[in-house]
Amino acid sequence: MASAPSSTASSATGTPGRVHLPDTARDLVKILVTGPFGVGKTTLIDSVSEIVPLHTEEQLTEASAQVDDLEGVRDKSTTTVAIDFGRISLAGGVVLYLFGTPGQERFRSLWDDIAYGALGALVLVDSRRIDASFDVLGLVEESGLPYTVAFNAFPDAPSHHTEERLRAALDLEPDTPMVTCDARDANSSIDALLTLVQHLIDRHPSESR
Ligand SMILES: Nc1nc2c(ncn2[C@@H]2O[C@H](COP(=O)(O)OP(=O)(O)O)[C@@H](O)[C@H]2O)c(=O)[nH]1
Ligand SMILES: [Mg+2]
Repeated sequence: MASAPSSTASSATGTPGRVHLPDTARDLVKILVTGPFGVGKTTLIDSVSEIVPLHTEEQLTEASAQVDDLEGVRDKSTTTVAIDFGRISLAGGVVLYLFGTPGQERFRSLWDDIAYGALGALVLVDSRRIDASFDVLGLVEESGLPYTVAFNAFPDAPSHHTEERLRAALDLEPDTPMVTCDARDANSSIDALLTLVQHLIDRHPSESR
């Protein structure tokens, strides 16, 4: 079985700088980084991207405060209405193009457009607000995209959740990988992305060279 590219060689360090693709770039892969409002999508793409990430965010308005659940994310003053974009080159010539995509049901048509051509999704879940992830899991399941769940490590996250309980709460298939991740930390975020890449390779080993 092919193995996932490692994060040790030409991976990003979280410091933007490499603008041009390395000569070794071989597989260019579109990946969605998705999840509910305030879960850490922008943070994760910022932490790993080797290019200056692109963001389209808008100030949180009174109107959107009615629909975007602010529970647990009170200090957040912007709400994602479109996408984040970043890039990371992994060892082995694999380059991930990361599209941060809001996972709320009301962004379904945007989600479908951005998901076009993606090979997989990293679904960020906040264990303080598991039900906020039901929309995005529905979108990912419907799209048929292979995905990995990354529980973002927030300091006040409940500690009593076992992996088994979290899997049951999210109704995950047994072969869907689940990891924990601190989106602020490049290595932790890269590990989550590598878990997803390995999952993609495991599903289609014949297509990986
Ligand atoms: N403690 C902790 N805070 C995080 C983590 N990821 C994101 N945050 C914080 O959560 C807030 C929302 O993150 P953001 O990336 O804007 O969420 P988005 O709406 O999904 O793009 C920000 O204040 C981040 O600093 C994490 O892994 N751990
Ligand atoms: Mg964002």
